[in-house]
Amino acid sequence: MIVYGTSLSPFVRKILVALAEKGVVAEHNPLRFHDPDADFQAASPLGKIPAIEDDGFRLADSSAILWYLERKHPTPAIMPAEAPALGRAIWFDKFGDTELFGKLIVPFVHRVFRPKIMGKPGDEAAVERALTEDLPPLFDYLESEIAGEYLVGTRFSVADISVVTGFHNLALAGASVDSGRWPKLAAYVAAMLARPSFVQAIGARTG
Ligand SMILES: N[C@@H](CCC(=O)N[C@@H](CS)C(=O)NCC(=O)O)C(=O)O
Repeated sequence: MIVYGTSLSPFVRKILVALAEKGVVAEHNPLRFHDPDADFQAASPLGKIPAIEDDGFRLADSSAILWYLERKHPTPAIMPAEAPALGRAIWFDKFGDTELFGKLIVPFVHRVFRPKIMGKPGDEAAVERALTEDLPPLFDYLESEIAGEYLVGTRFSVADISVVTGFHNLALAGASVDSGRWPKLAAYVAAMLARPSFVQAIGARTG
């Protein structure tokens, strides 16, 4: 299997974490989104990362790929079996990919991606707005949802992968969860990012 996409992408990181959790070894091509590579373009109709190619089967979108991996490599499961737990895990996958990602990525875009990768100025006012206005209500929500080691039930799942992945980009931008204001969230994020699967994914090639 080939995984396309730089490990700087929170969406690519979802795939790398899942593969590490499942003990699946894959080739990694750390290209950027909209790379002209023909095999990547064939796997990703919109040019977004991640995408995979597995024995001639091509697929894009992190959530679609996670479901594919779950069926192909069922253990350890990252999709809960029971209906309520599965529904909740999928909610967190979607929440992580949409509302949370949209705000969590802002500091990374303006402090790392634009100035250091694209050679363009960042917008520090946008960063401040994300950190002081947009993210706190989302952190309040997550703080209220954390009742144990994992977000859903008593096992690591897609919920943990998708919610936590973007917090590494927040750290790369020099920001973090205030442990005085959100103690459960800060401890949870730190514990998840210290898991061997996250450590391996974070250490994967960026380009
Ligand atoms: N829903 C997609 C989103 C993937 C995505 O937006 N990836 C970003 C990089 S972090 C990208 O490729 N952006 C380029 C674009 O939106 O055109 C997924 O879950 O894989």
